[in-house]
Amino acid sequence: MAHQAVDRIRNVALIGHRGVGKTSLAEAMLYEAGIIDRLGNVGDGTTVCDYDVDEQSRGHSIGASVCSFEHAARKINLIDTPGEPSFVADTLSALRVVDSAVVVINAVVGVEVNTQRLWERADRERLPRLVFVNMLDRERADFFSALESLQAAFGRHVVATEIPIGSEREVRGVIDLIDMKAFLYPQARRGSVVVAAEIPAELVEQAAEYRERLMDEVAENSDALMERYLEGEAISHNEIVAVLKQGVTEGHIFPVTCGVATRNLATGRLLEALVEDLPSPAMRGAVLAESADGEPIELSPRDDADLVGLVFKTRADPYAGRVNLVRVFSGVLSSDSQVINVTRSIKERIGQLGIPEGKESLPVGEIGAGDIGSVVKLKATTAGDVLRSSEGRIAFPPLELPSPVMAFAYEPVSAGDDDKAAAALRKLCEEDPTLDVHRDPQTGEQIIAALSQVHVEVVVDRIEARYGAKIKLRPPRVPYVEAIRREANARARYKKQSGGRGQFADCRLEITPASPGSGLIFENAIKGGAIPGGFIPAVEKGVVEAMRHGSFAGYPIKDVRVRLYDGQHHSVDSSEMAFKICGSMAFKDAMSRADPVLLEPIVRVTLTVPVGSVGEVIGDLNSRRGRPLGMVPKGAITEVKADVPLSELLDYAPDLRSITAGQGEYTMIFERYEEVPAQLAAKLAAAALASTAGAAEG
Ligand SMILES: Nc1nc2c(ncn2[C@@H]2O[C@H](COP(=O)(O)OP(=O)(O)OP(=O)(O)O)[C@@H](O)[C@H]2O)c(=O)[nH]1
Ligand SMILES: [Mg+2]
Repeated sequence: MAHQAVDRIRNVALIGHRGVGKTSLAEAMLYEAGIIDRLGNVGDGTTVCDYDVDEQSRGHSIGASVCSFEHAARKINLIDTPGEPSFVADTLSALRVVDSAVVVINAVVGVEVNTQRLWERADRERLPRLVFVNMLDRERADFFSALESLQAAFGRHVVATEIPIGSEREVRGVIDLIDMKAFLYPQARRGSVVVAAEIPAELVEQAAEYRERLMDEVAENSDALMERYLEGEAISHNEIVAVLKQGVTEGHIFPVTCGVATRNLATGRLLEALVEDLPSPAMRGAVLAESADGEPIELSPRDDADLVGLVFKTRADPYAGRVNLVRVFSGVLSSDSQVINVTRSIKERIGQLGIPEGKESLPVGEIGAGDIGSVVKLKATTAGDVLRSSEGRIAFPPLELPSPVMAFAYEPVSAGDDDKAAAALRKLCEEDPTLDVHRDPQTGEQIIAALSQVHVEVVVDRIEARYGAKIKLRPPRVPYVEAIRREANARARYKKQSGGRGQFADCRLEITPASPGSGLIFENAIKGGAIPGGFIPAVEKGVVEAMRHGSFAGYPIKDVRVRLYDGQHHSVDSSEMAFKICGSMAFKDAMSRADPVLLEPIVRVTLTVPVGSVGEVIGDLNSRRGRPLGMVPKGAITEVKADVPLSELLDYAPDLRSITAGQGEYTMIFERYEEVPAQLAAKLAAAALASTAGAAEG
């Protein structure tokens, strides 16, 4: 079967805040397009897109899932993305491979925090957008105030192309403002039964008003159309749509549609809008990438060009093996061919290609330019890699992802789980670039770091459900460090004379505080060969070793300048070993007189919480030694920023959840190190002393 022509493809991501109905909307569109004959729902875990068991048990999406289907002689590749910020990696990755997005919002609350975040991200990707105001059937749903919240947040180019008929439980259909026609959906769940009708008399005036706003916006995108519009000439459907689509593609206009995903009301019209208002890869035009030497490369969505494809998602299926989803930016990817993974400089054999349909995929011979498909069983290719038909590195701008902040130490429940868990974590890391599994060099603990508590919980569940390994978590140790506050000098002499060859080294050095982040700055100021050049690195090694355990509480020392300015050596007895020990001794001695202090990591926390719980949230942050930095009201939610010591946040997620009745969210990033208050520092030093004493005895 020949693949779809590039001007007949739509690559569209469904994006939006958590729980606005993206997965339900995808389900409704699949039903409308005749791909499924029963409308599944999220609550029962019966949707095509939330196919993973943990998505079903948690009732929200965790990974992006792609469904490809034909509608109106177009091939639509729809990517349902998770709205939960913990799983944003898949969402952001999807934004790079689509040509447009449908931003879904909830008609009750309008624009939410993550709507805002994703909109800004889509702006940066210059992604054409259409808005779907969902949940018109819910109590207190109000399309017009949702529209206002959109315009307040994103500007006046956000304009309705549809308005609802009736509201809340009484919602019956929508009015199409382009053709000024009403569409009624008399039977719940059977969207296909749609009646085109006259606009109800009571809505004629309102419809006319919103049509005028729409036409004003559309006309701004074409002088010719503007002139005729101002002269009152009738303008045909096709003319309006052509200009509208051009405006949408260029990011000058954002049409707003509406409906009810779970009642399948007006979702078929959204399918029409994907075709009529959103661009194909051909219309979107060439995509920019970079060559190895940083030269921009234009990738045209043409079948006769060299193959360039970007893998944007990897799924480790315990049965099917590794499944990669790829967007072909130019050329054609054929089954039974060989390609080069230019990111890893390896050859890969392409076996079976597929048209993804959630978890399943239908075999296909090739994936043409502009299209999206799946590839199974590549040996080493994972998300982020570029596949080409010819040699030569091509890279896409790196994905800017949040860094993992929620760290737990883990250990296997029983010895048998150890290797299994390690292998499982490796596979999960392949799937998820925001997951970081490592051994902490400072504390020696095995760490799982992720974006949130939920994120880590999902990882633990998956390790067990998919790979049969059990691990348990505990809060990690806080990576305290030590620093010095003033300069100090020291002289150390290391001398041993116990028969045979002796040991001799003598060093004088000065230590001074260095600026944050500079680490160790080692300066060799030896003159006249007091210490021969060959021994200087040994002194530095000794200093590095001594810096691993500070004199305050045994934590590593950060940010110090060490100037080695004098010393002595012995032509027979001096050795690298002697100078290393001596360097270490001198540093420790100087350190003890340099007013050492204990520093703790401070993180910047950004919270989004319901207006009603702001007071309590801030009170709680204060009790955690936090410093609120400001608040920004955003409708029903307030964004709060604060700098808080990491040590006070190890158990924050469940507490915030209970303070905000599950409505609060937060992210945190490392900000800086700060001195631990004296009393607390003394306690930590005593505890550290006790544990080293215990270790020495035990
Ligand atoms: N009343 C009503 N409920 C809806 C509608 N759309 C979705 N829901 C319900 O809202 C809940 C969330 O819907 P989902 O489709 O999972 O939302 P989502 O945007 O995919 O959420 P995430 O995957 O977490 O980002 C589910 O219980 C749906 O049944 C709607 O139009 N009306
Ligand atoms: Mg979902």
